[in-house]
Order: sequence, then C-alpha cells, then structure tokens
Amino acid sequence: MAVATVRQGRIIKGVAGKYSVRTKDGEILRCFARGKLKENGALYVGDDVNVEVSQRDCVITEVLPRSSMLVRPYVSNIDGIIIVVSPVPKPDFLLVDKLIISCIQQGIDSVLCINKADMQGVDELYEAAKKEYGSVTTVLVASAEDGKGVSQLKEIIKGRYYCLAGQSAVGKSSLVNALAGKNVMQVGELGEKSLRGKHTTRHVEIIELDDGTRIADTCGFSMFEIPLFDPMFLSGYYIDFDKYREKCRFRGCTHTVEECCGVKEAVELGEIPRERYERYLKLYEEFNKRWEKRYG
Ligand SMILES: Nc1nc2c(ncn2[C@@H]2O[C@H](COP(=O)(O)OP(=O)(O)OP(=O)(O)O)[C@@H](O)[C@H]2O)c(=O)[nH]1
Ligand SMILES: [Mg+2]
Ligand SMILES: [Zn+2]
Repeated sequence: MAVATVRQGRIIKGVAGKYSVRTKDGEILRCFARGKLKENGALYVGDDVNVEVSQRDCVITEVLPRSSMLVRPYVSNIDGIIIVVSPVPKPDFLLVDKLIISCIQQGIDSVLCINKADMQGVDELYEAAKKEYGSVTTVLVASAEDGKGVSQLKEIIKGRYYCLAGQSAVGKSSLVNALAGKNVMQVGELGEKSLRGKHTTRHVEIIELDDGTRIADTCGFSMFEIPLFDPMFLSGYYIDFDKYREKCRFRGCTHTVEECCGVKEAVELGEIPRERYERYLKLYEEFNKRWEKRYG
C-alpha cells in the first residue's frame, strides 16, 4: 500500500468541495477535505492546512490556527480588506460600516476604494465617503477602467494579503485584473433592469501579484450580519466617536436615549456626520432585537 506524506500549504481557491492548495515551494495540489472539514464553513480560502499526499489523492486533514477570519466574505488569515463601492450600483454605507466593524474586531486594516472614477457622480461619492470615513480609514478613488489610483492602491497593500469586499458589480474583479496587470478574473456586466449586478464571481480565489502581494477576489453581497455581541459594546467599534465619549455623563453610555451625551452633541454640532450616526442607531436597534431573542 502507498504511504502518504504530509505537506503544508495554503488554500488559494475552493470550488464545490475541491480545493487548490499552494505549497511553500509553489506547487499547486488539488485536494479534497477529510471528514468534518467537509462541512460547510469548516475551510476558508487563506487557511494554512496539512495535506496528506498519496499516490491516489491529496486530502486536507488539518487546519492550522488562523490569525483572522471573516464570514462575509469567506476568508481567513487576511491582513486587511479593500472595501469597494462605486457610483453604480448605488453605494450602501451601512454595509461599509459593518465591514469596518469586522476589520476592527479582527484586528486587521481596511481601505475604502471608490471605484469607477471615470463615471459621473464619483466626486460627490468621494466627498461623502471622505466626510463619513476620513477619520476611520483610508479613502481613495480608483478606476479599473482607466487605471487611475491603481498604483496608489497597490502601494497601500504592498507585500501583504488583502481581500476585496463589496456589492456585486462594483468592480472587484476588474480591480484585481488592474492590480495584476492581466485578466485573471472574469468580469461581469451590470444587470440592465436592477443595476444590481449579476454575481459574476462565485468563488473566492487568491491572486499573487508580481511584488508578492496577495489579493483574494470574492463574491459580491449586499446582506450581511455581524456575529452577535452585546449591543452595549457596539459603539466601541465607531472609533470616530472615541474623542466625544468622555463628555457623556453616564459611564457605558450607548449614545442612544441617554441625556447629556457627547456623541449626540457632536452630531448636533456637525462634527460626527448625522448619516453615520443614524446608521449607528439602526444597527444598534438591529443588535438589540437580535440580543433580546438570543435564547430563542
Ligand atoms: N466605468 C467603469 N466600469 C467599471 C470599472 N470597473 C469595473 N467596471 C464595470 O463594472 C461591471 C462589473 O465589474 P466586475 O469586476 O465584474 O464587478 P464585481 O464587483 O467583481 O462583481 P461580482 O463578481 O458580481 O461581485 C463590469 O461591467 C465592469 O466593466 C471602472 O473603473 N469604470
Ligand atoms: Mg467579481
Ligand atoms: Zn453618549
């Protein structure tokens, strides 16, 4: 009987129960997963894994500890997220808020990329994004179409491992192609009726750039729930609220119904954008409802 050897590598692609694992010396192994690891959600693109290699097949037997992990998109061990929005489809800043919260939770970086700089409406979108997120993350404008901002983005993520995230058809795969300087990912079209995108990318895949940077292209999404925690702690993930917190009268102020709240005062003074604060209230409400129902 053939003896299996154990090799280590990183999952760079996963489609329908088959995984591509890249070993340290650059070989790509086509693998299946063993037993429990077959279950949905047990393996992530980006996972470092042990693979049993025999003459017959390659089987992933073990996942090594992860440094970070996201459920939307489904990736692990990333250093940061490139959050992509564009004038069309219509940007969803609540989704951006949630992605930034995920980054802070996971202790990873974020960059907000306004794509389709060649389109109308991008200046207004940049102004709005800069106002809302300028003190929270890096905001930059790019165009996968004409290359604007692509080298700046490449510089920000240089030598690290980032994933792209955002709605369908904002141009994530197009940006991957622009960053790679060649067409590695398939690009879709805008759905004519809804302008909501067609979900062209249906799997997660890691692309390695010529400077060693790695990026994961991911599937577009518009709905996403952050894993639940006590809503009391939600505002802690709004780092732009930090400097106003000390003016709150109550310790543990949630900045919702309390009197004498530094955050609410900052909203009134226009120092915290009202739209961002109102989305915070909405998310707080959502969390509260889920929290109350947490035991079923
Ligand atoms: N005008 C303009 N169009 C762009 C730009 N980048 C992407 N697009 C177009 O936007 C559409 C969607 O692009 P994709 O790259 O497939 O979008 P995606 O975010 O990967 O979409 P999913 O895979 O469905 O999540 C395509 O028609 C692209 O040609 C850009 O910078 N400018
Ligand atoms: Mg795509
Ligand atoms: Zn407060």
